Amino acid sequence: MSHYKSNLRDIEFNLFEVFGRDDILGRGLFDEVDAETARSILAEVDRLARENLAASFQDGDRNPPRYDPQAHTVTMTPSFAASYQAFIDSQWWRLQLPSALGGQPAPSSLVWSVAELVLGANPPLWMYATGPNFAHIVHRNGNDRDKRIAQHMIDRAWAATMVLTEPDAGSDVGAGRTRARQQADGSWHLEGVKRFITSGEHDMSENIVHLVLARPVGVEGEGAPGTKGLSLFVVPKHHFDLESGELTGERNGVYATNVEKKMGIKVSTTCELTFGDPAIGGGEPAKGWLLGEVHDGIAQMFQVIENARMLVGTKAIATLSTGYLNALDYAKTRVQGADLTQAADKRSRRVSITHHPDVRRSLMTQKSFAEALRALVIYTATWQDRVQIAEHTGESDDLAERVNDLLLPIVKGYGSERSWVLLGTESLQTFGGSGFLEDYPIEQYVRDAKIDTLYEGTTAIQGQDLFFRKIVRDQAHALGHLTREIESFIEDEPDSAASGGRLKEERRLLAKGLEDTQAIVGTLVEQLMSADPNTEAGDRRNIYKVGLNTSRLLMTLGDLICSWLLLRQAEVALGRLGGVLKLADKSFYEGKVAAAQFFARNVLPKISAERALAESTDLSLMDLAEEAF
Ligand code: ST9
Repeated sequence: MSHYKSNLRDIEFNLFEVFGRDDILGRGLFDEVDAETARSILAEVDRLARENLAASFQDGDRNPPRYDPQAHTVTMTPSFAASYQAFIDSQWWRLQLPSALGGQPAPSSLVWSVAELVLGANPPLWMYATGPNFAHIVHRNGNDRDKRIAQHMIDRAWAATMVLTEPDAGSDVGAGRTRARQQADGSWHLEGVKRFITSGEHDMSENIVHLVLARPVGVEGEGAPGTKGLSLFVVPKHHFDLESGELTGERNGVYATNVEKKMGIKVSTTCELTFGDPAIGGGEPAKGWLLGEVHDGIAQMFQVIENARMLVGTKAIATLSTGYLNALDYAKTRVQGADLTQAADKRSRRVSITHHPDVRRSLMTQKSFAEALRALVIYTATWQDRVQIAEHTGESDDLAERVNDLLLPIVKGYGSERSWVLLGTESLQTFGGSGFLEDYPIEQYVRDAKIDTLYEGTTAIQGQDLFFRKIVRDQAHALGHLTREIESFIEDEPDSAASGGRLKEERRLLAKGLEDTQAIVGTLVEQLMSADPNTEAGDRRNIYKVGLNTSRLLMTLGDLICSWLLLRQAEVALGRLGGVLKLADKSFYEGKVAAAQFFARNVLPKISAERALAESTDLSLMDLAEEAF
């Protein structure tokens, strides 16, 4: 039986009942994917994910890929390679591609819904299968040569990687030292060592195309410090004929010189890649091509990173959702102890643990967060839908781009933190001691989900990105828009007639949560301004106060938006509950209202405490001598 328990009903509820995706499907850019097609795609991927892709989830963990340090090759777990091939053969990855590359464009909201199903069933599959997406980046940023390479990548199903990190350049990408030197034929030779490269080596495709950030030497602009001095190079594992795409049989000088042993996602190879070392392999140079012939590496790479941050957030919530549904199944059948009202009677009937108040609290915590985070992902993707539609008509949708930018660190940073913590503290805990055993998927979920708070920018990086770039630099444009949306939801009470004002208290709590979150933002802005040495009382060290609070803001803003999205869902559900329903639908909608109420009552009040902590931040922590830690 599949470990993966999907929640297709909730995905469809978001897409069609809450976010009205029928309005954009089947027309314009998406004319080949109407609502009915979208539903059948989801049903098909759901079946594939549960019945096929999930099958190698455990085997990939217990029998991870084998690295041969002499040959610098990796032999993949056969069952996982079979799942990978099944996903590639399914062609669903074409939904993310433009028609020019043989794609069948679908809205981001549908793509990330499909992604949730694959990422929930077997996360590394989606990560290995992003070659076509990378091809899209190469095509979009490239010249004629690059566009041809992009087409080969798709036609020949080549895999691809993003290569940023170095042993001494993790969060600080600008500290990277890998160099690139231009050759007479226009190509570049790269030299250096990169670390933590996801999917850096494997045997599931005939070629792997690495997109590598390196510092060009001997050119104008050389020596620009930090990320601005980096360029993006297309570096294949095997050389190929540019016209036909056929491999020439020559190896390029990029080799996997280590594969890490990890806590989780063991089937995902995390590689050290060495470029152009004469002592490794055949000592060939690592030859690459400057993408688009422009020295704009970090901006180009961020097109990849933005997609990858969405991916990581979606992976995290997909795992939380299946973790919750597994915990729920277990709780319904696990009989232990008496009902609390009968606890004194030692002969009373033993009951399933769903009868126990603390288990109910735990299950509803898991349910409300899993469903809120799914709504957050799909809501964010609806802004990406707008960006896609505008681009298709040769325009740009400035507001949609900004709101999407604002939401990305929340999807990634907040989503991964909440998911990992809840999987460990609530989902696993529901199983009691059995959760610690390999008999259930939950211990693997916990191990596999931890990486989500780490890679693709740690939570601290997401917090800084949110405040400094997405709020301050954006002059709160996107945040202001979101705030107005939440305010109009609070003021607008359509439910009061239909449902006797069932969400009145929750609206009040949302208003208070909004006020507290705005106060936290205001506090950080004040702290930032007080750090300006050009002002009279400005003290540069006050920037530390901001740094002490950016993760706090990330988490509180995430809680606020999630509560609002759940309440929007509850409003839709209340409307449906007014009509005649099948039992399954009635239960579904009642669960929606309950989740929104629980979240508002149990999570939102904590924002007041976070506000007090932000407002009372001082420099004592920064003044403390290192020895005192
Ligand atoms: C990793 C792998 O962890 C994880 C596995 C992933 C799975 C693989 C699958 C991937 C699939 C993807 C497929 C692609 C599909 C795409 C298809 C779609 C068509 N937003 O603030 P500054 C830029 S890999 C946008 O001064 P510092 C911007 O250009 C390792 N752009 O930063 C900016 O210039 P300007 C992951 C941004 O102090 C420039 O950077 N590693 C953003 O120089 C400089 O900005 C990390 O994630 C943004 N949010 O550098 C690194 N931010 O200002 C984490 C910056 O003029 N570290 N730019 O606009 C950071 O993010 C750091 O904050 C830093 C700091 C490196 C940006």
